[in-house]
Amino acid sequence: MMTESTARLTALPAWQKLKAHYEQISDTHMRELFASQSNRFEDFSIAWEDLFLDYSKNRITEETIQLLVELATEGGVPEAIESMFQGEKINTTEDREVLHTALRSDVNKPFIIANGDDVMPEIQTVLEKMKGFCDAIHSGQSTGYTGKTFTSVVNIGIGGSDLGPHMVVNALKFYQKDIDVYFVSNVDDADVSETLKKVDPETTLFIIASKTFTTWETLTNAHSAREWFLRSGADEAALSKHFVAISSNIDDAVAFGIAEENIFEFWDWVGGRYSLWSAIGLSIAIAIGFSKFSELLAGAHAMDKHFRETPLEKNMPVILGLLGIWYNNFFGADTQAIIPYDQYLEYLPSYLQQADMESNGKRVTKHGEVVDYSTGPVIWGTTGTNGQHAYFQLLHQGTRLIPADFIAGIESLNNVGEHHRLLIANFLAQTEALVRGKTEAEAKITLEQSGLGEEEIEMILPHKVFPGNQPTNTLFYQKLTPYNLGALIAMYEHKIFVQGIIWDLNSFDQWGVELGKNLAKVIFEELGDGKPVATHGQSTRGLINYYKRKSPKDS
Ligand code: G6Q
Repeated sequence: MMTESTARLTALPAWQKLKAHYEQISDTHMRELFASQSNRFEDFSIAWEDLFLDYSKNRITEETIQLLVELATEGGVPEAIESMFQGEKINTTEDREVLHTALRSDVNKPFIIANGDDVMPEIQTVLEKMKGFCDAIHSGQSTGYTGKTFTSVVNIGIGGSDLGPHMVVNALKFYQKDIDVYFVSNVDDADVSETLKKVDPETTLFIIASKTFTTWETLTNAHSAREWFLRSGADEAALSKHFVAISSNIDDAVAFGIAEENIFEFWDWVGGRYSLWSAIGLSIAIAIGFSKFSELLAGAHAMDKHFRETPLEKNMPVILGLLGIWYNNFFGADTQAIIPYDQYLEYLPSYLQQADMESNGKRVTKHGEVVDYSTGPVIWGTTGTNGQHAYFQLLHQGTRLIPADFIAGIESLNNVGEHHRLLIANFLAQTEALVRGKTEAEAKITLEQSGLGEEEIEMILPHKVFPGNQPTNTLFYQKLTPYNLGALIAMYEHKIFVQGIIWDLNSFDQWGVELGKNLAKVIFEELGDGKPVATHGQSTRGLINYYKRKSPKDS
């Protein structure tokens, strides 16, 4: 039964202390904070392997961090971390363990979960199957039905069965083997049609990626791809060379026509948005080779160890999660920007949008109580420097508080001319501008130096003032390698986990996507004939009938 929140979180002593502390420091400008703490950069940064996090450009003091760490402790973060790694059924509403960390764990060591099972042998079996499959494609041993080597792969999946592999394949393009990898996700026929124009049926492998194998969009796209393939002249027998599936629902995949030996299994203890480490990563492994895929897993595993073993105050995902809570729940920030200064990470913001918003976009606690505090923020962003010429204006001079993560590599993979130095100069300049801003006095001096008259200065001066005090985290990685990318993704996964624990949410279910899905099934049937409908609310009914009137009639 749903009840009003018992305000478990907001009653915690650390929460109360943070509220009082917020009142004390919320008006303090970060210029003052930097002026009064000479070691701020050293105090508020974490170096771990190839990653470096500077979080000194936040509206925090030593006391803030101390209280936030207290909140994490009182909120049960250390115990929750252990529960996840020990394979307890922390996804309570679906009665499942949450074991994506096992997928990237050391295959030679047992990973015993709460019920006593060791999950590593089955993980290892699938990894070996993936390796064999990838190697055969790369060596040319496995070919299409006419004997030609594969030149393209089309991954058909959506949500967690698309966003992770798509983001990673794009991010690791530099390492890509001589094979094109495409992603079809949208049920809009433009997606499948435009992709199929680019590939040759004789040399294309289709991966149908669907944990449940019941997802409407994916099955529709898979059927269309299959028809296209058969129309090209291939016969049914050729299908088994060109269509493989990744699923935990073997029966439905077989019923679709995928040969059982072409099915790569994964398990219900892997959440969709946490599944790129499983067989769902097959397109990644084909793109970059299995050994590089293993490096991606190893990087994530190293971050898992950091997360599990490092004290809260030096723990990257914990600190990022706590800072997010500070802005979300005390400053009232509604959004969090993710701004990679790395074109290869173009899809990271949309990947994290799902990871974060589907995990923590919830309004009831694990126990079904309605929360009395805000939970997951809106995640958004694009790459820098592009964003600078688009929405940064609002960050610099708008009215909203927008915490932002700035992410960049120390080394370029391409090293063309001065591009990288220019990129990093912009990267560093933006966070400096966001923290410092420009006072009226400073703006006036600049205007006077430019030779403007007094009247003109008076008119333009307010427009030249930048309040600053916008919080940012700066994250450097040495170089975009599969290993470092694995670590970066795992870092964000764990950040989201920490926040979900403090907000007392189940970060691993996604009931919110159900309602619209069910309504779509009803409307799909209703759109099937020419008659007006009398169902639904006024607006939806009006729109359905307008659509039906305006749709081209079959000739
Ligand atoms: C992710 C969600 C969701 C899911 C897709 C695809 O955590 O569960 O995005 O991944 O709906 O589901 P299938 O893989 O079952 O097709």
